[in-house]
Amino acid sequence: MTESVADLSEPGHPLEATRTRRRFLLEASLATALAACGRSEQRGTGHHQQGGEQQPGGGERGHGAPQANVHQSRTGDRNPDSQTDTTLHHEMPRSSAVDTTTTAANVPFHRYDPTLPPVSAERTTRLHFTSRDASIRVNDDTVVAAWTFEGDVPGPIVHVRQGDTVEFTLTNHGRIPHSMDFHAAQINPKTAFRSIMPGDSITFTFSPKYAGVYLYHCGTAPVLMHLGSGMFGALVVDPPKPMRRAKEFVLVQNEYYLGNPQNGICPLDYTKMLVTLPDLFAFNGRPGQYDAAPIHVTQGDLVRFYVANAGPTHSCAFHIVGEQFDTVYLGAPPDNAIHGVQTFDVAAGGGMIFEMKADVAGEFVFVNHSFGHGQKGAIGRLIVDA
Ligand SMILES: [Cu+2]
Repeated sequence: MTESVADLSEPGHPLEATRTRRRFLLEASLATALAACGRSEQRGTGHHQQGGEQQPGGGERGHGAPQANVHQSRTGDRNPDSQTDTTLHHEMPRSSAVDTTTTAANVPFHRYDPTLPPVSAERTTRLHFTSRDASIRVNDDTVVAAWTFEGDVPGPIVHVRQGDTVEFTLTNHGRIPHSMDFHAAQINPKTAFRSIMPGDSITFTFSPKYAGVYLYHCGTAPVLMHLGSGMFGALVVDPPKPMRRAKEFVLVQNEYYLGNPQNGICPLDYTKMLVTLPDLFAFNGRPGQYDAAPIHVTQGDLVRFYVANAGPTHSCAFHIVGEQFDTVYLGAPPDNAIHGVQTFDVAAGGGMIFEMKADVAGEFVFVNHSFGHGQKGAIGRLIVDA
């Protein structure tokens, strides 16, 4: 534990560094099991019931944003107006349920593309996400039973402009209540972010007031369990005047708390989430994925990282070995900029923009410099090609 990734990434040792890091991640992932084990349950086949009538009083009252509109397709016999309605959650599982119809060997790995997708020419972005369970291979040795938006962890990267309209619909294909909380929205959360039952849909509209990178996540109680099971993603909001042209990447840090595997698939363990000692950390859902398959830019590029932190608990001390950030935007760009920064903490539930000019060719490790967390997977490599 005395050797740091920074030391190992010195010139002359790249292969040793890569092998050693992978071996460490392997050992870390194998050392995960605790006694608590999730219940084995068959994955349900949630029926899809979409659209629906507008709920009376669904619009904003009092101080809510005037553009906010909320629709609900079915209310049932519970109180979907409340995220904390215990009748919605009294059967909340203590771990995510493993899909026992498959095995880990049948779950392939795919690298999560960190590239910021282009912003749409349209000023209204219509999103329809489903919440659903999915088995996700996060490294060679670990498959997790995740709760997801759109079947991946993180969910899709969304890219809009300040002042755009986002029309969002969530359809719940999971087996328990879920919801959506956009940190980029100013909206009455009691209505827009409320939980919906399996098979239900909810639609709401918002307009991001500020630029930046914002977390979105399921806000169903207990939020710790839903965030810790994979229900999060990033929404990037451009300022009205576009920022300087750059190579742009999105990194969302998260933690994994693994239960004992069934068929090789690890449930995600609520008790361990409460203990807040993660087994694994990741950028974009897969520990060390950008170490195994680095991010490439070209010498002379301006590089912009949109770093969001899903947590659910720990912060991200973002740092690049051998580089300095020319600019870190603490809040909405282009204001709130600080310059000449070595490391900056992105709080759980936060997002910040980090810029560096890739003046020097070489291999640069980006890492959560809270090194116990970096060693557990919040690490990758940026290759600056000459
Ligand atoms: Cu959820």
